[in-house]
Amino acid sequence: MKNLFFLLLCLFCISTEPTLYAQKDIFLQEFTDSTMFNFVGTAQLFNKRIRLTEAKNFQGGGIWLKDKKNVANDFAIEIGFQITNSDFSGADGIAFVIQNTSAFSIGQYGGGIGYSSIPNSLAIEFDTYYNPERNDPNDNHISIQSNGKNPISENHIYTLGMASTIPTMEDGNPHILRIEYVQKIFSVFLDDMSIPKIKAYVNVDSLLQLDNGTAWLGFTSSTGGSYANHDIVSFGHSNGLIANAGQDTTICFGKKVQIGQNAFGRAPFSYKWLPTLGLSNDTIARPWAFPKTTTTYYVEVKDTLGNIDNDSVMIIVDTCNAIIQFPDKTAKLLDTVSFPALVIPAINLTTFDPSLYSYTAFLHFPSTILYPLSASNASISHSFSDNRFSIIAKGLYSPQCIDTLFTLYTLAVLGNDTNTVLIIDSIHWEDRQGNILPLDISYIPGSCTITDICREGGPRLLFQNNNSFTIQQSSSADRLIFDIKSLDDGPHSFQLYNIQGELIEQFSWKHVSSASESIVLHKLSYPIGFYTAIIKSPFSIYSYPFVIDHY
Ligand SMILES: [Ca+2]
Ligand SMILES: [Ca+2]
Ligand SMILES: [Ca+2]
Repeated sequence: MKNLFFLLLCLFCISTEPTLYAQKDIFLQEFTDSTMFNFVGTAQLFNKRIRLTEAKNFQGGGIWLKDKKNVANDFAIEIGFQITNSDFSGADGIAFVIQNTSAFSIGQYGGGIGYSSIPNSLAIEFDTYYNPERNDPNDNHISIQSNGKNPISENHIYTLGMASTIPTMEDGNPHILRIEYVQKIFSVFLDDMSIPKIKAYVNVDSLLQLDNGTAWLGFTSSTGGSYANHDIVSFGHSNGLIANAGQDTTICFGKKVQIGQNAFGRAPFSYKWLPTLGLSNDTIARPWAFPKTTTTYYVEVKDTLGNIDNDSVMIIVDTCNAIIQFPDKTAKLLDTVSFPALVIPAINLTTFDPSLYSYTAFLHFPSTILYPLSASNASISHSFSDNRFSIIAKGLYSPQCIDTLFTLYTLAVLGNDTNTVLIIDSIHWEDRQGNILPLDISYIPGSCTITDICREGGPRLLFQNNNSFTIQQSSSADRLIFDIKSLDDGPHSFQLYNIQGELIEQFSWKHVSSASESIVLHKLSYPIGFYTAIIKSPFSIYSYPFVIDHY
């Protein structure tokens, strides 16, 4: 199964690259080469982006792809743009323009956004300045404008489709605008690629005088009495089917992210993602991904014409080390100290069936902490290797550990240095099949009673799991007797610590469940004072405080 899987994956790898670049003929994440475009007016390369205008009054500029592109058939344009350093009003915006007039066209500045008056053109303006005299609906709208083969105007009497309830474009942040032209229908997306802001039927081929179906494509911008920097930060163009697996993303372990975009081309599409591990669905455009480790997902898309395209996306899984800091406590026996408790709100706790779920916490910590310890509501097994302390709790339900907010308190940790830093590597839920379930993690102040003795290199805080032991203490003039019953079989120990934390006595025996073991202490052999017995079975640890007197 595994071999087959890798074989499939590798076939994907081989076939992906040529198809990818053949169809996505332009895809620029930064601009360093000016030879692809004609620059007009104030447009220039600036800091690996194209700055159409600076934040100055009465600027105007544009860029045009030197090669004409087909606009009679399907195509897609995607640009990232960023408008910065706006003055009080900010103006005037950016336009994507299709025109077949000149390789160096430029239109009117100010409200004309650098495209108005270009003959034989169609513009999609991102207008950031309210010009009531041009019937602008507001100072933040996108609109498809054309006057056919005549000079175009920014006046909205020439509008073919418009959206004025959209994200604020002039907020200083990068935005993504995507224009799809499929079967004569423009779909214009802004930031959210799932629902178009504008959908409009436009027959570009008959509207404009094209050159064998082709025209120049470019962007224009201008300022007027108000201004801003108008920058193009990324640009893509394609004719044909495009699979889009989405942007590479870093997530914290245990988190999820939606990957993929709807394909561009002739719908309906079929999607196939690989690998399927850590995906909510491997046959939809936008599955949720929650891989345990950094994973590259491949998507193969088929359109209704039988075209195939592939794309990939890498989801980088970061442990996003959560840090718990707390001051050192010179903890004495039975002290109560406060420290951060790890709180794990379980997903969908209303349907949480503790018998079905377990959690795994991997704690990574500096080697100076010899024994980080934990307390938990569940039965715990733990192991230690390579400075990695794993706590695995499975399937037990403790009502007192779930509060009214449906927060499941599962784990608390304590170190032994001043400002000890414990780094939580990762934590997640798993179901019985081992499927990882996303999880949010946070920390709240908690408290815990230290029931063991703080000794350098010794155990620090013990599990408060008393399910296994029943202890009966009796006393005579010179003896203390502990009758210990345990539900567990196997080796048991009884360790006696004084209040200084020194191990002063240890008894071991092999326990058979339902039997009872008697530990007898000769009181006069020990100084008067407080003591703690630590009783261990293979599965449980219990601390039992008591007093020795000489009466
Ligand atoms: Ca504005
Ligand atoms: Ca305007
Ligand atoms: Ca407008």
